[in-house]
Amino acid sequence: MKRFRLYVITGEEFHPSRTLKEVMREAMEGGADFIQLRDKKSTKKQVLEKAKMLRELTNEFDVPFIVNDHIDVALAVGADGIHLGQDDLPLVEARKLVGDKIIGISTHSIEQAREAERNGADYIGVGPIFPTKSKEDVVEPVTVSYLREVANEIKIPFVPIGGIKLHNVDEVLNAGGKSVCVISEVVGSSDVKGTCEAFIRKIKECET
Ligand code: 3NM
Repeated sequence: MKRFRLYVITGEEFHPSRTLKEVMREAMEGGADFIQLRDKKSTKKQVLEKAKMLRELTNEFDVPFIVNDHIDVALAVGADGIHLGQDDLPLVEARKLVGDKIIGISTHSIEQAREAERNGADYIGVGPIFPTKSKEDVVEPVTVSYLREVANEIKIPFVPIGGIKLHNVDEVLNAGGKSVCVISEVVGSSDVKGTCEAFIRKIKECET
């Protein structure tokens, strides 16, 4: 799997007066290098249409495209992978359906992270690091201490998520994060491109 720095997930509720296409294009212009379609509200047909659009757009930027939950939609549009939650189709079963496509899974404890690694996940989400309003089934923040555990132990790529903002990203990077996954701070920004550039700058600073 290609290394990424800024993983941006869609969140249309944060930009009611702008189109999904506009916002995600700007994000990639600003350096977002991993994109996920996450839509818990639309019908399957609507999700499919959005996925088709985002597949084309991400191809333009040569950015991997991941679909949350809808394995059938991911396969239909030729997405690069899928992202699963702990209550979705188990990883081992999902692997049978998607072959060598990317499978990411959200984890909220070191036990879940170990299990994901053991079962062949390509990457894990680690969160929510901070409180967030972007996830409906809100779980208590895992804090940067869980991130530290993952950074020390887990060998597959991991990406911190949940409440990550420009003002607290340093804390995440100092705890071992090498990339970040963001919704509201990016897609809800009045300057999507500038916000992405600022995240990338901070991440790159930590690489030197
Ligand atoms: N998953 P924001 S936290 C979609 O912990 C999602 O697995 C999480 O949105 C997890 O950047 C989260 O606006 C929401 O806080 C991230």
